[in-house]
Amino acid sequence: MILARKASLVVSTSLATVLLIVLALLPLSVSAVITEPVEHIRNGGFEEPLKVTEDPFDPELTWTPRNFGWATLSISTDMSHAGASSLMTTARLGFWAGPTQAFDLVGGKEYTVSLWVRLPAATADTLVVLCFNDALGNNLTAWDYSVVASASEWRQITGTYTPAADVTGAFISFLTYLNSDYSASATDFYLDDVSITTEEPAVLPVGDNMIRNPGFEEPLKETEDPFDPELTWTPRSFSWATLTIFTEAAHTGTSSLRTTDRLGFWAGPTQGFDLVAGTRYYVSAWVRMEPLDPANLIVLCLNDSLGTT
Ligand SMILES: [Ca+2]
Ligand SMILES: [Ca+2]
Repeated sequence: MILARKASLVVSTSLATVLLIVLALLPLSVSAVITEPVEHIRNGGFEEPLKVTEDPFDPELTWTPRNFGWATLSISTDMSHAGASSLMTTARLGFWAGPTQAFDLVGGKEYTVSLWVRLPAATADTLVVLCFNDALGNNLTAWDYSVVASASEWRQITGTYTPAADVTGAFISFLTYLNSDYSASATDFYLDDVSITTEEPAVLPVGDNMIRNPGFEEPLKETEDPFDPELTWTPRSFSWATLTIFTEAAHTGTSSLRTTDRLGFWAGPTQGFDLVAGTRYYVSAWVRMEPLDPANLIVLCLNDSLGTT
């Protein structure tokens, strides 16, 4: 009852007209605001075999022992944080000898670090330090990223790093110290789920716009069959507003969609399509009011087939 009264009140006062202009997704126009994490570590989950290091400067190399011979790396299926395998490092020549992987660091860019370490059974707790090194092997990050690794559980090293300047040929490496007295240790250890990411402009697929007639450059289809899958734009519930192609204002092209005679704040243009769970959707639409109408907050909603937002 309360809802009905509220709705009728809205009907009588909501006469504002909205011009809705929806664009096809244009990567160049939205890339400044839409980003996605880009992974810099290759085979960070150790689910692929290690590449043989015939050419130590092969840019496709994934993991190599430091200096190509100071430790032995092997894919292990005895232990994993995720997936079926992890990286086991053995036969280390010193506390500074372990797995490495190279990539270029770009100055001013924030790198987000996450990786998991674990020790073999019956190994004393060990401080494991992740280092970013320049191409000469100088440590750029001191002890900023470390965790006390244990034989009883996987533990995470996490943080962010923003290099001051570009570092070509940078690589990550590991140092280990006994946790009891911080003396140098060359203990074996496992690694899994090594990730170093930066946020980069998303590359949006061109031509994959799910919206039909997004720029309102085509006529609206008549709604003879309300369940016609070829329908483009319809008023909500097929009659709660009036939609017309409008040629006196357009964000791009020569026309836009004008919505008038709205029965309420919830009544406007709709378009149906299938949403796929787990898929990321990029949304972009342009709106404006009639010149003499006050500014309005316009909210775009994705609804299920029952209309639930
Ligand atoms: Ca794994
Ligand atoms: Ca248009």
